[in-house]
Amino acid sequence: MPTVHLLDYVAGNIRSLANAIEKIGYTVEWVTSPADISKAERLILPGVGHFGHCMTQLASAGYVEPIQEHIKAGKPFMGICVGMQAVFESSEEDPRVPGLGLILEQLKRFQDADKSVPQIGWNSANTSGKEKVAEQSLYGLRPNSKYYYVHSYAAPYREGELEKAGWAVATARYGEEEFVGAVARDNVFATQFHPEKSGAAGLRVLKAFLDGKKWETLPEVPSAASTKEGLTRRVIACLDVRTNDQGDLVVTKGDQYDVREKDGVSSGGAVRNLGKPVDMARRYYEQGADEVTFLNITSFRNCPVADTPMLEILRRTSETVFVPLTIGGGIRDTVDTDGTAISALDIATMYFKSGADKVSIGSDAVTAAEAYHAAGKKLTGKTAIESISSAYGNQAVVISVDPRRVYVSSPSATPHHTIKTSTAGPNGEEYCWYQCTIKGGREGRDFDVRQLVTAVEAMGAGEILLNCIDKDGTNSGFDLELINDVKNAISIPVIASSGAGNPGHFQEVFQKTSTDAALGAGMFHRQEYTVKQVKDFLQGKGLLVRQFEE
Ligand code: 1PR
Repeated sequence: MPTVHLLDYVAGNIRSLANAIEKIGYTVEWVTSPADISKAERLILPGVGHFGHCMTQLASAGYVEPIQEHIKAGKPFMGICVGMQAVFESSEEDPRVPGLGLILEQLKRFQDADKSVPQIGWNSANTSGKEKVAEQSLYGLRPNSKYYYVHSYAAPYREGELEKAGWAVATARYGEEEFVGAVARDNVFATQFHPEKSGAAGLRVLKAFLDGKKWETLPEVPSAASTKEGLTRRVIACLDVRTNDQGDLVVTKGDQYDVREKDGVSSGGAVRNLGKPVDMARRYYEQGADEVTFLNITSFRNCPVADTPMLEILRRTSETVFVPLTIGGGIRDTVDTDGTAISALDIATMYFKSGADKVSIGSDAVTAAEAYHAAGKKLTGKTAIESISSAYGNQAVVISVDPRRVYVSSPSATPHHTIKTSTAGPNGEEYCWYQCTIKGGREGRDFDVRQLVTAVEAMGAGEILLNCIDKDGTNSGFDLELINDVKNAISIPVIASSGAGNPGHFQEVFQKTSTDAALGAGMFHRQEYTVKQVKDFLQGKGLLVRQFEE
């Protein structure tokens, strides 16, 4: 099999890229020292996180010159995400650190007044109307396909400028900003999106690059409607995983976090078993899920950390599921079964190496946020959120929030941030606050969701997974009041979760809130609806979605 050299210098999920390369018929050779680059026929530079950090690491390990030599020699070179940003002269993210300088422009941060930053999700990479006529495809890019992006900085697109310097350009639009999604010139190709996380559309791009097929005729000229640019509405499938009473690892699902079968009126039956995690993740991928989230809801107590079954689930899932994978549960500083101290960062590293793109932190984030407030909003640099986001980038850290409503008769009845609610409490209360909980909802804290989300944003979290215990498993729709309240407080993306029972609930949450994504669990697990049915429904209502490509 032909080989591809992959630079192993970055922190992050490089396993999925290797899996994707192998899936399309190439063998991966790891570049572990600058001398290896001279042996490379085709070289890929991946990258996640911080531009300055990536470039500094590349430079201090002596990679910059060999990469320049490889490019000068006319051999195929591809940069992905921060690996694409590296071909630019510099980035506003860290202006002191130089890039490779093939393109003499600076990357800029997205404006966050009208949209969430980072941009997380599926968007276009459209070449039509640019360098070539509409019937041509640059390295397998199609104007009606969507690709997975995750970034805060981008190269603004200025019509004609890059083209004048000989670059072919594919663009995307985020809010009002048009930015560069991919560029190609001679032997160089670079994508801001992650092809290895962009399903079949992304694998096609990788393959075209590795096969050296720069321009090809499009199989069909797509309709104007199917090439609409902009971030699509993200639909996520979530799998709560735990061991059942027989010791098998199963996907389960609770009602208001109670995962045991109800026996008559009381709970306490067997743990609900809805299927096997790897099989179900694959099924949702094939239905068009934009991401898959695994929550380890019992943290598999008494198991050595390195043998955590979730690692194997990730490894196996990332071989066949080419969309982003998030893993949550048990991400905190801990002591292993043999007494060794293991940091949250070590645990996250194991997950990233096994194929996760993001980790989700629940209980530990609440404790850290409480300490942040108690210390007068001072950062310590030592929390799990700070250490993981500074090593892997903010986009890799999701905070899973498990709030519960507490009703009060008036805002003055509590020091917490309240909202006026349209769903009155049991005694007619017109106000409520959202109480943070830890340990899967078992322990309520004297801390509200506003306090939590603003603190974790300041600590470097990249996204909020916003559950709601009152709504979980009820099939009665999302808690729109909660979602709007959280969206108003922060500028990082929010995933609405808990309560989805039919496709109309997804339409409602996208139209009545500014949520960035919506997540469903029970309705998919019970096979009442597929992800595809949800997306078809949203599309029928005029909302932009990504459809699964074979
Ligand atoms: O605290 O960092 O160890 O993380 C534990 C994680 O496990 C947290 O993310 C917490 O939300 C989750 N968790 C803990 N216990 C439960 C439980 O159900 N007993 N599951 C649990 C939370 C809630 C959602 C669910 C949506 C959508 N699951 O993720 O998927 O509510 O459900 P629906 O569409 O069926 O309504 P740590």
